Amino acid sequence: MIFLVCLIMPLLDLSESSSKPSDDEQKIFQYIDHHQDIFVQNLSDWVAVESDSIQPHLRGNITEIVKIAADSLRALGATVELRNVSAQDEPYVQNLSLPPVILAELGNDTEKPTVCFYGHLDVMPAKKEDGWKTDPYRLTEVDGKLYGRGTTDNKGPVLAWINAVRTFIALNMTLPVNIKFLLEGMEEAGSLGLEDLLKEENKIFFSNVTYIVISDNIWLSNEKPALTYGTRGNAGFFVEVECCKKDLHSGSFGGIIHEAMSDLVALLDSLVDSSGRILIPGIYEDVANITDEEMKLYAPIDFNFDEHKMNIGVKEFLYKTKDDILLNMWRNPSLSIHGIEGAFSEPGIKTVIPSKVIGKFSIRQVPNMNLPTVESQVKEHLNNVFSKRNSPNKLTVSMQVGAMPWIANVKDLQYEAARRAIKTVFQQDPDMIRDGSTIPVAKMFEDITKKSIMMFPIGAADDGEHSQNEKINRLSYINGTKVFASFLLEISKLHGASKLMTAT
Ligand SMILES: *[C@@H]1O[C@H](CO)[C@@H](O)[C@H](O)[C@H]1NC(C)=O
Ligand SMILES: *[C@@H]1O[C@H](CO)[C@@H](O)[C@H](O)[C@H]1NC(C)=O
Ligand SMILES: *[C@@H]1O[C@H](CO)[C@@H](O)[C@H](O)[C@H]1NC(C)=O
Ligand SMILES: *[C@@H]1O[C@H](CO)[C@@H](O)[C@H](O)[C@H]1NC(C)=O
Ligand SMILES: *[C@@H]1O[C@H](CO)[C@@H](O)[C@H](O)[C@H]1NC(C)=O
Ligand SMILES: *[C@@H]1O[C@H](CO)[C@@H](O)[C@H](O)[C@H]1NC(C)=O
Ligand SMILES: *[C@@H]1O[C@H](CO)[C@@H](O)[C@H](O)[C@H]1NC(C)=O
Ligand SMILES: *[C@@H]1O[C@H](CO)[C@@H](O)[C@H](O)[C@H]1NC(C)=O
Ligand SMILES: CC(=O)N[C@H]1CO[C@H](CO)[C@@H](O)[C@@H]1O
Ligand SMILES: [Zn+2]
Repeated sequence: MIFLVCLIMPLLDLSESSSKPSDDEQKIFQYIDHHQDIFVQNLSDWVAVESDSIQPHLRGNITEIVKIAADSLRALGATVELRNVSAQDEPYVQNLSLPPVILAELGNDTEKPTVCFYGHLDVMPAKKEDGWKTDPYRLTEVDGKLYGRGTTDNKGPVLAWINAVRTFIALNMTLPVNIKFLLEGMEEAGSLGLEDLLKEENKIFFSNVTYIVISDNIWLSNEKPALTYGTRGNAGFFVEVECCKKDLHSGSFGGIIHEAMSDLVALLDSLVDSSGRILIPGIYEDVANITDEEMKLYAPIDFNFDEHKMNIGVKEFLYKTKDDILLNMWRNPSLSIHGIEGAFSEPGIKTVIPSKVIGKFSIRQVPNMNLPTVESQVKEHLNNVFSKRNSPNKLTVSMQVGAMPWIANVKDLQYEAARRAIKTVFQQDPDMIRDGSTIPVAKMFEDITKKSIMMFPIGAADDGEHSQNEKINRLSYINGTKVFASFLLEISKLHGASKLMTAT
């Protein structure tokens, strides 16, 4: 027994991984290099389909790209199901049926782990007139950059995964793991219908899934690879103050009434101070304390904060060091005030006293904050501030949006497998990063399936997701294909070793 453990431990020792490609990896990488023009052509074919999920009249194009993807998976030998889904109450649906979701599987060897890859085939809207230098639906290569809507979000990464699998098959190599695919076409519109499907399939499609990989975000840097292990949540609030039945003239009534807008401005001003600290009592109580081990992940991260400052065009950040910026972007809560509904916001001055105004703000909440607790802390605080103003006006506070943060265990086997694959392909360790924004699918997969989830990006920080001139570097796409192939080999090895260990 002891003998076995000794034999296996080195396999799991983080410092022991080799970064030289194995013979199999060399063959795989060579195949990928030789076929890169075909892979780029595949991406070009996919980009040509305007699978915009925001504009309902383009819904047919999504169904089209779903069919194309399904055919590519069938060509790999996968069993493919196109599942109709529905989301009747959603405004986007507008009585149009949703495109089907692809559920596919390849391999069912009970000795192997099953890796499920999630991706989406729809894109954000794009028009040449928006400021694109090239036609967004015609893949154009300039200086090694492949421009086109969906190249990085998310068609490129989905194809990189398919290409990786295809490489094993083309080389007559046994697939090291069983593979499943879940590809949807409504992600940009809020993954309509997906949650119900996950619940229905939790005990079926997902029952044999060991690991779930999502590749729908980007690196923090343009050069250094990254793995993402957390996202913040979002709690969005409306704070409404009403002072009278209708808008009033400030000349006739100013000076004799409690104005709703003055109350609201005072309420909003009580939320966060000039150093960025949230002033709601108790709000930081549940925030997970940072451990030394977690802090160590920050030092190696490639983040140029002067460049970041220039890119967004601010004079100063709230914090002076890289670590503080990253900690406050990713793992500490923040509060932002977004706007006021009901107030005059056109050019010029309108001497009106608005009768009812609604302030809107949100808190990006983090582990281990609890939504109902946050909601009651916010309400209690605003009611307290309001009561001190002795205002007779009507105050209503409501939480409109509540999305939970997501956090994974970076010691999970699949993170280690991805780290090794990255080391082999890029000759360096990845940045371990989080995302300050909310990515609901990661949390949705975790809550419903309770499986290990990893976000494994391949695109660079400057890819311009959702923006004009979206691109993926040809090398990111090709290296991404290699790193996914290498990941499949690594996870199979590590999983086998860990199974042996638990068996002893
Ligand atoms: C890529 O193109 C090749 C050659 O046309 C084709 O055989 C293959 O099925 C395509 N792959 C995908 C994923 O579309
Ligand atoms: C799925 O929906 C399409 C079109 O809305 C329909 O033609 C097809 O029969 C449906 N498939 C199933 C299995 O219900
Ligand atoms: C959708 O259908 C319902 C009932 O079938 C109808 O009341 C509603 O107006 C329709 N909505 C749109 C946007 O067409
Ligand atoms: C496993 O896959 C083989 C071929 O891919 C198929 O014939 C068989 O029915 C599958 N078994 C199960 C239990 O899905
Ligand atoms: C899937 O899991 C079931 C038990 O939940 C098991 O009987 C079956 O052999 C598994 N199939 C594969 C391919 O792992
Ligand atoms: C894979 O096997 C097929 C059929 O057995 C053969 O035609 C093909 O040449 C093989 N490919 C490689 C790369 O070995
Ligand atoms: C964080 O650490 C402080 C001091 O050690 C402790 O009082 C607090 O309860 C901890 N907070 C959490 C959320 O664990
Ligand atoms: C791709 O990988 C090669 C090493 O194989 C490396 O030289 C190059 O910088 C990588 N480029 C990108 C954009 O990932
Ligand atoms: C490639 C493709 O499917 N294009 C279609 C997208 O939708 C518009 C509007 O319905 C069609 O005109 C295109 O042919
Ligand atoms: Zn995306």
